[in-house]
Parts: sequence; structure tokens; C-alpha cells
Amino acid sequence: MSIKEDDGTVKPYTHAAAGWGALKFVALNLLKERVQGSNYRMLFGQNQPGGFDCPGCAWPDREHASTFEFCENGVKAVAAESTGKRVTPAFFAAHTVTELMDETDYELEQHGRLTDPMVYDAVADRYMPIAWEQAYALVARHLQALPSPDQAAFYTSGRASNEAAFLYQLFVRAYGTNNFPDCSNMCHEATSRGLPQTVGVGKGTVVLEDFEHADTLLIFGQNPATNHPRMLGELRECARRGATIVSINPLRERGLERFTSPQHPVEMLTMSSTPISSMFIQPRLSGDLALIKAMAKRTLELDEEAQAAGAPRVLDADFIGRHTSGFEAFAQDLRNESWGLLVAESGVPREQIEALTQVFVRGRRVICTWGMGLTQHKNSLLTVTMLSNLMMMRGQIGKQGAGLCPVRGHSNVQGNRTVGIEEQPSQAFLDRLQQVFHFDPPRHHGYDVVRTIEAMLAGEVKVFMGLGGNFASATPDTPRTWAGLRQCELTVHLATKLNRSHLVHGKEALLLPVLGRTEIDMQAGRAQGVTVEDSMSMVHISFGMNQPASPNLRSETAIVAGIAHATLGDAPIDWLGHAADYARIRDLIERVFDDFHDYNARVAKPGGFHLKVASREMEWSTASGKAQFLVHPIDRASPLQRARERHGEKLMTLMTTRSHDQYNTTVYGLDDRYRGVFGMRRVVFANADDIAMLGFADGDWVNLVSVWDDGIERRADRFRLVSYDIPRGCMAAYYPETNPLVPLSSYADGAGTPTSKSIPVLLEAA
Ligand SMILES: Nc1nc2c(c(=O)[nH]1)N[C@H]1C(S)=C(S)[C@@H](COP(=O)(O)OP(=O)(O)OC[C@H]3O[C@@H](n4cnc5c(=O)[nH]c(N)nc54)[C@H](O)[C@@H]3O)O[C@H]1N2
Ligand SMILES: Nc1nc2c(c(=O)[nH]1)N[C@H]1C(S)=C(S)[C@@H](COP(=O)(O)OP(=O)(O)OC[C@H]3O[C@@H](n4cnc5c(=O)[nH]c(N)nc54)[C@H](O)[C@@H]3O)O[C@H]1N2
Ligand SMILES: [Mo]
Repeated sequence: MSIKEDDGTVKPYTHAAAGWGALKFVALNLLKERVQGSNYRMLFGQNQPGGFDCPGCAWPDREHASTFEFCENGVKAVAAESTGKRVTPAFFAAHTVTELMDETDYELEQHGRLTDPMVYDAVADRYMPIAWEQAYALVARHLQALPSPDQAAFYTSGRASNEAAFLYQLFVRAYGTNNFPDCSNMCHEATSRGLPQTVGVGKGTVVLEDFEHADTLLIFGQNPATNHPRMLGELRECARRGATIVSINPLRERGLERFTSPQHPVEMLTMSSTPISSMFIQPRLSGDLALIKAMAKRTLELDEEAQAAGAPRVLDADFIGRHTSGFEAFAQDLRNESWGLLVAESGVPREQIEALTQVFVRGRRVICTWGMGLTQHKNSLLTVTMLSNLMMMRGQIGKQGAGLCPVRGHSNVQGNRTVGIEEQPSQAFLDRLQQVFHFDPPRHHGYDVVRTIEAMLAGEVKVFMGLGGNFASATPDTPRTWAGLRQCELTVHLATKLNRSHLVHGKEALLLPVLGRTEIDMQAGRAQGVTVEDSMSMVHISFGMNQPASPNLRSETAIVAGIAHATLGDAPIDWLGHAADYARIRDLIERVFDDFHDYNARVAKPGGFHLKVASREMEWSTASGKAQFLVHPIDRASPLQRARERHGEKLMTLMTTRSHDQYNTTVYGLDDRYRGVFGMRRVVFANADDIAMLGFADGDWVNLVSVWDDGIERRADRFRLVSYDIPRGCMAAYYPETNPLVPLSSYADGAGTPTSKSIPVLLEAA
């Protein structure tokens, strides 16, 4: 990949988040994307009754509200999908794959929407047109030729609808494998695997209305101004009601300081804004487990002091007694834990921990939200469950205005898991599939993302299919992932736009263009709706409104059905018949999952329905039948700590994160407005004292080299140092440019999530 972007600028952002900056961006973006004519109107159909679900993020919306909810993120996502630009067969005829590899991710994205199914021709090094039925037959031939179904892996990115995802998992299991790597493996897996151990369900316990009643909100490791702008609208209302909002984040994200609501004309006209966070706690990277444990220890101390003084208890003894198990062992471990270790590992001074705990225990209704800042570390699963412990101490789960609120990324990533995109399916679920569809689903667990890459490298996975996403760029250890993909016999991608994964392909390769969610999906003469589940378990239906980008696009559901039909014939269901009427797929979903009873009827109501989350109702689906306190020691010999011991203060911990102008691997533009970076992406944010200590100056160009112990050199070259408000020893840079630095063998214990936010690195002059 060529390195450009040398003439970017850095200029601190001094305004509130959103406001005019966002509106200006939207106007520019629409022009640039050449969103034409009636498609403008379609922007206002986003998240409206009868409209489509915003593909921007998984934050819920207010009853699919009647006024257009302005959101920069959503507009960007929709504009990107409804661009007037096209990647046609003529485009592919004019460019070899090798030539396209020289373009940046930003440049690839700019070419526009894919229009026709294409197959890779190795002789010409080009993608050539192929008929749909021939493409399906090619996939079927490869799948049928594999000695074992476990030699194929089926990736899912979180935009696929419930209908497409359900049909996909059914096809893959009927074919014979549970190899379902998905974006969730790299995202909220610590949440999805951790929460079941404590509260029984791997989902959040709050709904949007709870934000109206919360008096305290702790925002852990999240940058909502960029990634979930509509969440800021809720936080604004909370702040105006007087709720206390704390940001716990190594970076002091400007977007969490002040916010001008584009929903409120007065704020826009008077250029006023609402302060959001009143407290900023800056732990060091990966320090949250120690920090939250320290908060728990302090909460216990305060309770013991209160009891000694005959004052009201600080712990919710009633909740603990009636609803939980394991508290005594947990409390004993807290008493034994040393303050010194907790302060050192969290990187937060004891006075600040005490002040933060004061805020927490003063809160009568507390919501804790979290994002990737908690989930992409070695200790992520422990961190999430420790947060659950903390909230249980004060009975902050299962009551109005309080609870656990993981904030998911992709708009239907939660729904995908709900309907069966899961490499570790429960036996009960498999039994149910067997009962309903009369086939023997594979019983052994399949590969997640990291295992899939390992298996490709070992020659054990030979066919890769991606239902959306950008596997080659989103995954860790880029050179190894690419080597794995290139070793495959066949790679298949269902996609809206051109991306790196289409260029880093197997010996044979297919590129299958799909309808986006904003587009009208006609099957058998009828417009189809698809359903999605947001981060707060609301399920609703979405109807596209745009004309498709090309007459030769097919829906994800239709393509999955076509491939299933070509591979398996009409077993175990009539694939093509179901794909002709998505309501019939919803009937199947209802037969497999009890919580989806009356699916078609309930989803037809405006706003859809809430899918039951047992923990929200204080039903604990754990082994003990109670919410479980879990004891977690603080690691003293993690790879990060060992690297620090080996290299001393020169060892930096790097987080990889999102700029304002990207959606994961999709790069819309080169600015990161709130962090003051313009026209470039190859930057690394560091503490001014560290920059000086390492012998560099602000603005110097450096190379980053990972410290890992498998003898493989991992490096990412040429990043410009930007002095930033971040704790000593910590740095930040954007993904996916820094993915080559993440070792494949470095992932969260018990969750498998690559440690994208805690990479031990050294710097060298570029
Ligand atoms: N515009 C836009 N919207 C998006 C996306 C996008 O790329 N662009 N992606 C979507 C997806 S898939 C997801 S998962 C979400 C991601 O949304 P976020 O969860 O906000 O993810 P990141 O941007 O990676 O930022 C994580 C935040 O965690 C902080 N952080 C990093 N390490 C630590 C740590 O050790 N401790 C703590 N306390 N904080 C830490 C970082 O400083 C940063 O503010 O957004 C979704 N929405
Ligand atoms: N270093 C590092 N790595 C990370 C992260 C990090 O913070 N740091 N974050 C991780 C996270 S949280 C996530 S979720 C993953 C994201 O991983 P992915 O979900 O695999 O990546 P995306 O960039 O969201 O995928 C974008 C592509 O999806 C396709 N697409 C868009 N819309 C549609 C659609 O409607 N249908 C279909 N079929 N295709 C569509 C387009 O072709 C587009 O190029 O990355 C992970 N990787
Ligand atoms: Mo994500």
C-alpha cells in the first residue's frame, strides 16, 4: 500500500461536538458522494416508521421517532451507500488486481458501489463478469469437494439482517460446520462471553427509557461523539437534568466535553452547547480491571465504615442477599487486594479512585456503558465481569434507570448472534434445529476469527466466505492474515463496495454485489422488509427506499439461498421459496427461538418489540440461578507487563482506534475533527513527556515495532507523532493501518478478541 497523506495538519478542536461542524460535513459529504435527486429525501426516511434502519450503528432510536433524528454518522453511512459512483465490469477491465492493491483503503472506498457479480481470472489478474447461477455453482463445487465441511469458514459482519443471518447459519450447519468467525469476535465478545457468567445473558440490561431516569452515568472506553452520535443526544438530556456523567478513558475525548445538539435549533443558533462529562478519569491502557476492582474495594470500605458508624449501608445488602451468590469470597478477595497494586496497574491516583467511587455510590440509579476501550485487551472478559460485580454490589441491575449498557457497533451485530451466528452454539439450540429441520447439525465448536486465520495458515481452512465486512483489513496480524487468505482455494465476498478483502483473494475468488439496506428489496414482485436488533434488544423492521445501485444486484438473503440451493438442493428447507418471502424466514426463526413468538405480527407494530433479556427482569440464567460474583486476581505477568520489564520506560502501549471519518475499515475521509487531525491518518498520539523522553519532537515521523515473543517481526512504518492528552506510556493510532502490529496469538482470555487496544510497541525514527 502506498503511503501518502504527508501534508496533513494538526489543530486542536475548540468547539463543542456535533453542531455546525457536523452539519457542514454533511453538506460537503452529500455533494462529494453525489447523492442525487430523490435520494436526498431518502435521508429523512432513516429510522422512520416505514423507513429503513440506519446502517450507521447499533444505538437504538426513540420509537423510530417522528422527526428526523440528525446524526452525522448515519448520514455518512447512508450517503456512502447511496453514492452515484459505480464499480462496473468496465472498471475491473481497466484495472488489474495488482494495480488496485496500490491504492489506499480510502481510495478503494471512493470508487463506489459494485454493480455485477465478478470472478477472478488469474491469467489476466482481473475480475471478470460471471452469471449469478454460475457463481453459485462455483461455490457449490468447492464446498462439495472439501473432504470435511470444517475446511470452510463463513464470516459475518454485523450489518446482515436477521433473515439473511438465520438462513446463512442454517445453510452452513446443514452443510456441516460451526465455523462462524464474525466481527463480534473482534468487538464485544468479552461482553457476550463475560456477562453470561455473572448475570446469565450476554446482552445489556437497559433500554433507552432508562436514560431518562439515571442520575449517574459512567462511560467506559467509548467515543460516542464519533461512533454513536445519537448517544450524545441522550447524554445531553441526562446532563441537563443534572445527572453526573463521568468519562473513563485514557484519551480525554473532546466529544465528551461539550455537545451542541443538531436536534435543538436554539443551541445551533446561539452557538451554545451543553457540557457533558463533569469528570474525566484517565486510566492507563488496559488498566480498567484494576480501576474497577479498586472502585469495588473502596465501595466495600465505605460500607464497612458506614456500618461501624451506624450509618445506612453503602452496599445493597438486600439485592446481594436475594439475588446473588459468591459475595463473601468476592469481598474477602477485595479486602486482601493491595491498594498499591491497584493504583499502579490502573494508573489512576488513589484520590481519583476515591472521588470516582464517591460518584458511583452517591448514584441511586447508575448506568455503566462501555465500548471497545474495555473489550480489546487480554483481560477484557475479567474487566466486563468486574464491572458487573461492581454494579451488583449496589443493586444497580434490573431496576429502572440503572444497569449494564454495552454499546455495540454494527447495526445488527447483536441480532446476528441472537439468530445463530455463533461458533460455540449451545447444545439446546442445536437440538432445536434438529427438531425443527430434521437434520443432524455439527455438535463440535467451530472456529472464531483468530482460529480461522490460524487454520488457513495451517492449510486446514480452504474456502472462505464473507457475508459482508472486510476480513483482510479488520483482522490482526495483517501479513499473516493475508498469507492465510491467499492460500485458500476459494474466497467469496458478498459486499456493497470494493475493499481490501476483494484484492487479497484465494486461488479462485468471487465478488458478489449486494443490495444495501437503504435499497428496495423486491422478491417475487413484493418489496421485502428485513429485521434487525439494536444494542438494547429492540427488534424492528426495515424497508429500503432507494432504487438499487444496479439492476444486477441481489439481496444477501437471495444469494445465501442461491448458494445453499446449489450446494444442498432443497434440503433441509426450500431455500429459494423462503428467500422469495422473508416473512416465511421469520416464521422459521420463531419456530427455533421462543422469544420470537408472533414475530411477524409484533415486528409489524411501529417501533417493533423488545426481545426479552432475562437479567433485566432479575431472572438469572446462571448455573446457580443467581447473579454470580466472580473473583479476579490482577495479572502480574501479562505479556504487556513482561515487555515493560524488559524494555523499561521506552516500552509504549498502543491502542488502535477509529478516527472521526471512518467506519471501521471504510475510510470516508482523512480528518479526525474532534482530535484536531486534518488530511492524514498516519499519526500516533503520545504524551509530550514521552515524546521528549524518547528523544523525539512533536511532528517527527516514527516507525512502530511490536514487542512479542514468537520471533516474528511486526512493524508499521511512518507515523507522525502528535502530542496529546494521554497518560504516560500510552499511545493511540488508527486502525486498520496499525493492524500489522497486533499479534495473532494475542487475544482476550476466554473471549478470543484480538488485543487491539493494548499492543506493546517500541518506536524508532523513520
Ligand atoms: N463513525 C463510526 N461509527 C462507528 C464505527 C466507526 O468505525 N465509525 N464503528 C462501529 C463499531 S463496529 C463499533 S464496535 C463501535 C466502536 O466505538 P467505540 O467503542 O467508541 O470504539 P473506538 O473508536 O475504538 O474507541 C474506543 C474508545 O476507548 C478508549 N480506550 C482505548 N483503550 C482504553 C482502555 O484501556 N481503557 C479505557 N477506559 N478506554 C480505552 C479510546 O480512547 C476510545 O475513546 O462504533 C460503531 N460506530
Ligand atoms: N486494530 C483494530 N482492529 C479492529 C478493531 C479495532 O478497534 N482495532 N475493531 C474491530 C471491530 S469492533 C469490528 S466490528 C471489526 C469490523 O470488521 P468488519 O465488519 O469486517 O469490517 P467493516 O469495515 O465494517 O466492513 C466494511 C465492508 O462491508 C461491506 N458492506 C457494507 N455494507 C454492507 C451490507 O449491507 N452488506 C454487505 N454484504 N456488505 C456490506 C462493504 O464492502 C465494506 O467495505 O473490526 C475489528 N478490527
Ligand atoms: Mo465493532
